[in-house]
Amino acid sequence: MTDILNFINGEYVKNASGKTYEKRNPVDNALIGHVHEAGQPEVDAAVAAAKAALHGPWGQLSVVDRCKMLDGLVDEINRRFDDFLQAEIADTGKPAHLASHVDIPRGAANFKIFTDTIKNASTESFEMRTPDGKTARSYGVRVPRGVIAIICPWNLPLLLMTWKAGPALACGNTVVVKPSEATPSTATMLGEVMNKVGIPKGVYNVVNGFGVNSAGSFLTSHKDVNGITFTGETKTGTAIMKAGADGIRPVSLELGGKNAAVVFADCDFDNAVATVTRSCFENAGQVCLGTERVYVQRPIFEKFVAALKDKAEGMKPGRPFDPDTKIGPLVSKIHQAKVLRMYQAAKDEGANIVTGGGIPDMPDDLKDGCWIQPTIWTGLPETATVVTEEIFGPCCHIRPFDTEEEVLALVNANRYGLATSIHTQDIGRAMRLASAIEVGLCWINSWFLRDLRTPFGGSKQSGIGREGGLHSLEFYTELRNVMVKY
Ligand code: NAD
Ligand code: 6OD
Repeated sequence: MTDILNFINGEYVKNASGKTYEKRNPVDNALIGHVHEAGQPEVDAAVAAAKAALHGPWGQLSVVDRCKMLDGLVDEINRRFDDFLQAEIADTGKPAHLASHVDIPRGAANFKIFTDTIKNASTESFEMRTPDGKTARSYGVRVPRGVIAIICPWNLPLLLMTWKAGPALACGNTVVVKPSEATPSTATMLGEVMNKVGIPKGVYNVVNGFGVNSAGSFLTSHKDVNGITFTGETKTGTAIMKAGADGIRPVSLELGGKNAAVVFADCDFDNAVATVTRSCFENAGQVCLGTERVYVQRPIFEKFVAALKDKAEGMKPGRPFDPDTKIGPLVSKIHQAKVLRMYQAAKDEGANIVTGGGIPDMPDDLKDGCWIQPTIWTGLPETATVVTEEIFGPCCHIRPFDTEEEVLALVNANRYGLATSIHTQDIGRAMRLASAIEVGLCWINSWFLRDLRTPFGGSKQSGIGREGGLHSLEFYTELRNVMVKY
């Protein structure tokens, strides 16, 4: 058992209040450690350290030297791969095969993609004649925005944090990270790596704690924070946008979704079933891009429901390092209770429960974990709670459709617009739909296939802004125009 501290100005520090909370393993509810909740004094200290570091050695580095230092993080995270893996798995309970193929490698790769990007980013330049017959040339300079607050969720803790810390630091900013209260470990551990590779004190800071009246809101309302980048629920994003309005601080928001998969009768059936299985159940459904609404063309509806049921029932829950484990628990008792309330709502509103709907029967040593059954419903109207609201669990409602026009209307009739996936061998139809579906991210015959140079973000109530490749520079730098008369 450990103490999980705050990382401020290059040092691990306790808090002035002595307030801690317990972090428990969602697999079996075992105590992992006590997290030291940052109060206003710790948030003030972290922001002050980040502000001072902007003007210290960090601010004097050339882009190339800064990027070389950041690339060292990738090597050091990979050298300590097992430490990060163990910590991420203890916090989340996710299967080791998932964390070792997705969370930790992407947690490292998120630094390299943005050092490559910033080293190769150009700015525009124009020449013009002046009224007095001279010449003027203007050119753009990218400057760091300043102190960036990074507020993170718990579903892919290291991956989603470095997805923002990577570009923020590559662009020369300094950061204060507030990990989710449910998953404080890997962000905190990254402080050791920062020190090891020589990142100057104050460039990377971590304050642990909760949202409202805790580290989260203290950080987002801090007047010396120059930009806030957030991943999490739409409701929280609304509060954060309001906090950003004070002092005119920009926000980047990656929010919730209620993503649809569209499966046409001409799809490659086995690929569609395998891909929708992943998009519904991977990470126990705790992926913002995950599918919770499946629309299947009528000729293959019954066959598809039967095949997905088969896959769902084959998802064996178990300990993360057991090679037979196909699905881990939900992240916490609080989240388990929310998902179970949704399962009950589906029942109350008349769903046909194809499979699941509750807690699986687990062996005695795992009974206290946050387990949940993969669940499939059919037969609900589009107005039902589980068809309209984000659940963030391993579940979906499947509905038949007949025509392209009909399914387009069904998919778009939702306040969210994060992601979709379309399964068909008619590429013309897929591309037509991809242009018409109101989302930020559309996959055709695939799901969660990532090229980190591409824009990532949501439409409608799923977010504001795009991050990824050059698009991240829009948020993490400001363009200054310089005009020279000569
Ligand atoms: P959440 O919004 O409850 O919490 C996210 C973070 O915000 C946590 O660190 C929390 O402590 C903090 N927070 C809460 N209230 C705050 C406040 N008033 N001020 C400042 N900080 C505050 O989200 P979650 O439950 O951790 O994550 C699940 C949600 O995240 C889902 O809705 C999911 O769709 C979304 N998500 C979106 C993306 C995306 O890329 N669009 C990615 C992952 C998760
Ligand atoms: O792949 C990414 O860069 C990313 N931001 C994924 C988000 C997943 C949501 O749970």
